[in-house]
Amino acid sequence: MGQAFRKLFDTFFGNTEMRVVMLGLDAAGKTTILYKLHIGEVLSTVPTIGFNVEKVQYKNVMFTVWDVGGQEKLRPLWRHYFNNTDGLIYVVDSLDRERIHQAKQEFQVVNLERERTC
Ligand SMILES: Nc1nc2c(ncn2[C@@H]2O[C@H](COP(=O)(O)OP(=O)(O)O)[C@@H](O)[C@H]2O)c(=O)[nH]1
Ligand SMILES: [Mg+2]
Repeated sequence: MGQAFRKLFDTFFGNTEMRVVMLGLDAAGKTTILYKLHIGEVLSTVPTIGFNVEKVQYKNVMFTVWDVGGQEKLRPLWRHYFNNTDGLIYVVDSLDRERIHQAKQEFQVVNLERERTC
């Protein structure tokens, strides 16, 4: 109860923190988005093995954004990042037509697992 009240109070009057996890197939553009948000620039990236995590301030909200590797062998690990998350960003490369169906399927799996975990 105290924790919930604190969060509500912070939302209106002070800083608050949000934990966000960013998922999507490999090469969807997750890491590019993370660093564009974090430093305002598009950096060249390498495929993420594991994760990147950065804090991004927007108005009075400090977002901790977890960008998790999206290669097929890494996807079973996604569910381990759901604990205590306030939001999920799912990134889709709309030009990757061959894998758009796969992106949809993985999103459905992730959504089911997230409902179970949170
Ligand atoms: N043209 C274009 N390329 C992008 C965009 N976002 C990312 N990329 C490129 O796509 C590749 C994969 O991006 P990356 O952020 O590493 O994807 P991730 O695997 O989801 O983290 C990189 O070569 C990026 O430079 C975009 O909006 N437009
Ligand atoms: Mg990446």
